Amino acid sequence: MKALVTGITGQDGYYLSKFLIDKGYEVHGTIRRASTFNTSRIDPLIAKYEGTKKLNLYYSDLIDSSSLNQLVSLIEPDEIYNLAAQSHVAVSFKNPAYTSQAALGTLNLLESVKNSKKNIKFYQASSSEMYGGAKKEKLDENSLFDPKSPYAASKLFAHNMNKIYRESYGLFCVNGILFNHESPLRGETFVTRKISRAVGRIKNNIQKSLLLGNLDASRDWGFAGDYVEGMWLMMQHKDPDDWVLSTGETHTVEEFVNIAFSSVDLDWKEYVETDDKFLRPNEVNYLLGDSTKAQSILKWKPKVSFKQLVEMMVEEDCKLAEQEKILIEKNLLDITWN
Ligand code: NAP
Ligand code: F7E
Repeated sequence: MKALVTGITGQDGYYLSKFLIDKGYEVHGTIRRASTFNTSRIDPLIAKYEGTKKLNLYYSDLIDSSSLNQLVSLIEPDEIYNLAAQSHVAVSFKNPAYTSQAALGTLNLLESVKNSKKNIKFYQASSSEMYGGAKKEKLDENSLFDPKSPYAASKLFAHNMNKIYRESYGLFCVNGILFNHESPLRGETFVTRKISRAVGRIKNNIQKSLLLGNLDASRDWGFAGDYVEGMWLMMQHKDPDDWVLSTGETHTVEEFVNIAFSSVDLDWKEYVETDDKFLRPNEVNYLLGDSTKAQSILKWKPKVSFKQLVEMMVEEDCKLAEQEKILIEKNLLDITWN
């Protein structure tokens, strides 16, 4: 089996590629040219599989439709997992056009799938952000969408296009509506990793405080490793469909902060301050998912609990901070965190 994974350098890109390689897949992934190395998450996979057929990397960008078409023709994958996106909600307010262009990339990929002689299955990384989270309710595949950011609107466009290609051309187009999922490989500007990074550094006396935005926002947070298995299960089901993946629990940012600091015996109130610069023009207040459909039909289950997730992230970031501390003490790293 051959899989094409766009956005392989991201959090989910790493976990999904590892999962697929372990299942015997040949994985083909797209990376973007950058002036600094951007493959750190998948470096362990590159080191292990470079030069073998198991992992193959190509320069591409969602905005470059010709590169996407060429890749689909060249690789002729059995499955495409479209994970690439400008995935930061707050940034999408600053770069709305760029964020939206990534959604057009999804459309370009769908065209390539439609024009291919091969029956290629297509997974689209849809998001719980599309719901808008204005009410305190459980959200499933039948709940209404009400996007609150350029990111959410662009995801909804791609989600709808995917459904339209499924219904109009009979393509195997799957939408995975995933609620927030985190890990020690989460990008450092997302709130969970920002917190765990800070806790590691504060515990090691190389950071003094942590500035956050809205502590009252509530999210249904799961572990990324569990969610990539769900993506694959959706693609193995006999019919293409829309599927929600979530834990069924919601917690506020403050609860995350509390568990993270407590896990290393610190009182968060002594270190955390809020700053309006981290507030968004429009906030998604409350997200709680209902993944009954995926759990009953696909037999998918989230395995890592909220507390285990927070503690796993803090533990890994304490190790990183210990290494940073050594470098600072040896004058090999000259940096301070707030
Ligand atoms: P991530 O860590 O931000 O990774 C995004 C990936 O997309 C990176 O490989 C990035 O490349 C790539 N990318 C960004 N813009 C691109 C472009 N124009 N062309 C090609 N590649 C581009 O995101 P993630 O957490 O792994 O999430 C994976 C996908 O699921 C995303 O589409 C995200 O929106 C969606 N999603 C995530 C969550 C979540 O909680 N994690 C929930 C629902 C949906 P660089 O490494 O070069 O930046
Ligand atoms: O924010 C609040 C912030 O940026 C979570 C992406 O993967 O999940 C993610 O989007 C909450 C928000 O993730 C800070 O206002 C407080 O209410 O970690 P986040 P997100 O916006 O939920 C969805 C499902 C996706 O699809 C996205 O791709 O935390 N918050 N203080 C903060 N957020 C950040 N980033 N930084 C703060 O200082």
